[in-house]
Amino acid sequence: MTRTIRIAAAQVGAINLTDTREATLARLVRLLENAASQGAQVVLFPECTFTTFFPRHFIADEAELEAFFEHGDITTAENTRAIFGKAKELGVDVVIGFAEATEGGEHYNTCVYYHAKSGSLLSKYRKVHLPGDYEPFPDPDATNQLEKRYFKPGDLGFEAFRVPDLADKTEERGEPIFGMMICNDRRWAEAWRVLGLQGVEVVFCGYNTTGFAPHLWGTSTKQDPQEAADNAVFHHKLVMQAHSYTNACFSISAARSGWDDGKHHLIAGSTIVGPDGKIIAESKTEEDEVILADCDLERCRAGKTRTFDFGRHRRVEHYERMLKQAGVTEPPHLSSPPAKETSNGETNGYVNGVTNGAHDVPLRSVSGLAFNKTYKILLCNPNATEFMTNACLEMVKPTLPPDVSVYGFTAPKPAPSAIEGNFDNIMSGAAAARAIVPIADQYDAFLVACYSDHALIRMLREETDKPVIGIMEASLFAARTLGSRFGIVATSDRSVYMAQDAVRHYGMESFCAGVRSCKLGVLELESKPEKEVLGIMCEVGKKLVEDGADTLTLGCAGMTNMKKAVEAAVGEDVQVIDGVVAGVHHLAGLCRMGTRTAKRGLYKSSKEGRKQRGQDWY
Ligand code: CDT
Repeated sequence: MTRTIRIAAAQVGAINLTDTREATLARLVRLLENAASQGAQVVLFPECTFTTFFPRHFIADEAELEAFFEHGDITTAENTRAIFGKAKELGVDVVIGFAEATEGGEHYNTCVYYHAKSGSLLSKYRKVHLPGDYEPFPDPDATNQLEKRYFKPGDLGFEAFRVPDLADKTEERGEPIFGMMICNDRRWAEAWRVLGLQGVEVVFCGYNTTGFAPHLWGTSTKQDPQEAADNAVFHHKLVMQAHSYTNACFSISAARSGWDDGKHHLIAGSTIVGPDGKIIAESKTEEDEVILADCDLERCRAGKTRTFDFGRHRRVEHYERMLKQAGVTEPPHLSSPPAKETSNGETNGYVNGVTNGAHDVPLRSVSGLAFNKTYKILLCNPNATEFMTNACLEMVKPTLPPDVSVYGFTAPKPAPSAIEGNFDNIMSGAAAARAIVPIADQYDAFLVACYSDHALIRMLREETDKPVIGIMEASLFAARTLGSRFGIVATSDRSVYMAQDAVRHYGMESFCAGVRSCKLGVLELESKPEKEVLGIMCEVGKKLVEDGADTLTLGCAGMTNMKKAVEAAVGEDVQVIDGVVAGVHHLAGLCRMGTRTAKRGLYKSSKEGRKQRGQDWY
């Protein structure tokens, strides 16, 4: 029995914006012929192989953008069929990446496994870990990575698959087991492990990795570009080697490399790595180049049956966090008070500071989760100021029941850092919605943490059927239940008008004792001395009580941690309501009731209409 397969990676050098599809396709066919002439049975091509790496460009024109995507059957479409035709003719299987536009108008960063003998696609993978941002960097010299803007996160998971006709099979082993991932996925141990858990023997990964992208990496722009590119190659090899070793599999990686348009550098470093983590073959240039190696799949057995025999050594009881949590939950600071104990001795959930991601609530229980069903609420701060998100999470933390997790989201730039008018409202709504809608299916409800009738509330009510509320409306519902007249402690004079309009919009005007201004900007709540801010807020609270309010609501998400001081100032006969806490519990109740946003009226999605107008890329 031989289970040795000759596998090649076809590295593809510079592709310029102006290069024609025909010219690029001809190069790919030449690479395939070259690999086949050396006896390759399978050839891997890079990520988004057919064009320049367009996510580095901000492309506003829809038609221009759409031209980078492949439509219809990739194996027969005019722009791509030559490579599949040649593969069939040569009897060589191909793994190739491309920008996919589906019939339904969705866009993915995709790759396929083409089986030459049957002339069919055996497997398709859509990139799960999309790096970069929705919006370009303000710095015109920055290299952008707008994958989050142009693609949806992949929806096909990491499915290993068997491939016939490449190697002898035995009763025991069967056909070779392959898996695919794309570029940034290779940096995620989770992706590899999911494939590893299916016994993957060869992982294919095409990539486009920028040589110098300090804005993207969050490093200094003063870095030497050559040193940066060397680091990028090091990290690429590091992950390919480490993960091949820890999953006892071969890995094949193929770069789109070189200097696109003479100025955008992509690293090379295409490699073939063995299950011991050692490089067997690697590219020597940044040009079109074929590397290949004979991969004896039996070499995977040692790792799979000894050190990385998952069945024997994995301890899944300790990995729960991996599935339940995105984002980081640090251990509490040593100076923090201990977590509150519930009556049954379990600790309440807690949430830490977060940005654009999630922190889960760990529940301590001997037998696993305390409740079968848990609800995930996304607290959406539509401004770009992270400390406000964190303050909201801290506020709600001690009140969380064990079946509710709250995740914090801070809108990405160019969302404004504070929302002090209609312009800020709309700009922040757009930036936040762009980031939230693609991940909305991961949550059960959404709390918009801006004390206003914020646009994002209705945007999300349209785009999802999960319950959505804003902290203002939630605080007013609570105030209406607990008292007869409410007062609103507003930040600025301007926000008084906005709050009054919102109260009218909510139909609660007749229960409003007044809205009074602290004459503070939103960010001054943090930047001014705390004592001064608290003094002003307490005075405003007392005046509202004089106006007749028996309940007070704090008119800004940034005021959330000042509730205690205002409570002390107005006395225990007055209820001070925090909109964040009110909102979380309001939503938790709606989730438990199994309710959804009604779609018959105002909150019907306009998605279909956008699709018909050819604008579903929104
Ligand atoms: N194409 C792609 O996924 N590129 C990313 C850039 C992220 S920067 C660490 C990559 O992982 O190479």
